[in-house]
Amino acid sequence: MSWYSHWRHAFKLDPDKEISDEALDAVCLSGTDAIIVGGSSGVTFENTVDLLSRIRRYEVDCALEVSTLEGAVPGFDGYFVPLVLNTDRAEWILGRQLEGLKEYGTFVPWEETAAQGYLILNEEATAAKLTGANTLLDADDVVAHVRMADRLMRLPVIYIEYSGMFGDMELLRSARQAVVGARLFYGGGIDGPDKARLAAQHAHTVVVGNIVYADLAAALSTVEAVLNA
Ligand code: 1GP
Repeated sequence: MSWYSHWRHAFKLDPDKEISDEALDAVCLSGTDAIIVGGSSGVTFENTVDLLSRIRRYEVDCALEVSTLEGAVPGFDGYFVPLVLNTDRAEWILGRQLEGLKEYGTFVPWEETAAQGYLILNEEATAAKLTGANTLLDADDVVAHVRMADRLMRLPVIYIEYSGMFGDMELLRSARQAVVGARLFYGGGIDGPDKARLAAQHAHTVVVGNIVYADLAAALSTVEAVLNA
C-alpha cells in the first residue's frame, strides 16, 4: 500500500489559476480523496506555497506534481515526478528529472515520492506541445507503453492524460487490461458525473481539473459519481 493507492477521485489544482476561498473550501470538503497540485505553465515557488498553505487548512491529502525545479516545495503529503513516456525528447523522460536530482537529490522524501509514467494523448494540450508528445497512439501502442512502464520500468503510477478533452475510453480500457502493478490514473475533460463514471470504470484514480474553475457545481458532482462507480 502506498500513500496514494486508496485514491479513487482527485482534484487537480493549478497554482497559476485563481481560486476563491469559498471554492477551495468546497473542493477540499467535497469528499474527494486528494488534491493534486500541478500545472503545465506558470508554476512558481510562490504560487505553489500559497496554494499549499491554503489547502493545508483541511485534512484532505495533498500531493505535488513536480514539473519544474522552481515549483519544488516542501510540506506536501506526497510528491509525484512525471516522466513522459510518449516523447522522443529525452529531457522530458529523464533530463529534467536528473537536473532536479542533482540539485535536490539529498532532500527527496523517497517514501512519499512516486514516479508517474505519463501518456499524453491530447495533441492540443499544453503538456503535449511542450514535450513533443506523440499523441497518435492506437491500442497496441498504448498497451506497449503500459507494459514498458508497468512491467519493465516498474513505475508505480501510469497516467493517461487527455488534459482539456475527454479521452478515448477504449484506449483507457486497453491500458487497464494491461496494467498489473501500477495504479492507473486518468485525467482529461471530465465535466460532470457521466464522464466521471465512465472514466472510473477503467481508471483506478480519476483526476478532475479544469472544470473546477469553469463550473464548480459540476466539478463537485464528479466526486460522488466516482466514489459510487
Ligand atoms: C490535467 O488530467 C488533468 O492534468 C485533468 O484534466 O483539466 O481536462 O480535467 P482536465
